[in-house]
Amino acid sequence: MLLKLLREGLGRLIAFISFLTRPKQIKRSEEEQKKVDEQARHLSLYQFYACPFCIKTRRVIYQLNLPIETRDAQKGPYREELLREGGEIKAPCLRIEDAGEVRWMYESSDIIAYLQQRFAK
Ligand SMILES: N[C@@H](CCC(=O)N[C@@H](CS)C(=O)NCC(=O)O)C(=O)O
Repeated sequence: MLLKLLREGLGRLIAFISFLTRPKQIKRSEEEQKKVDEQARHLSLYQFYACPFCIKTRRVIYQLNLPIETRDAQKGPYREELLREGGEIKAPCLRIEDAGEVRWMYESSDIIAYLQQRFAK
């Protein structure tokens, strides 16, 4: 219990420091950004607010200027959905909808590599 509280507190501190030291965002033309926004509508990040792997992933999402919806998988319906459809409770997990197919990508380093390969210039 105490360990869990400590971990949550430390995670929140890291999230706060990460917010204060946010990287510079990629700038795109209005037209390019519109295309990216449309593609990002088909992605959502299942995450825990204070998880360091999620924080790392959110930093890249911010840097790439992607309006990806974040879904709280710590409790509630998105947690159940992650388990039911993704296969396990582990965050972060990127839900990718592509031509009617849904893919669930775990592992922060895989998610980051995927987003960079798809959206970095
Ligand atoms: N290697 C994974 C580690 C992810 C991980 O361990 N996430 C923790 C939260 S920090 C988790 O989901 N634990 C399962 C749980 O808390 O139920 C990554 O880089 O994404």
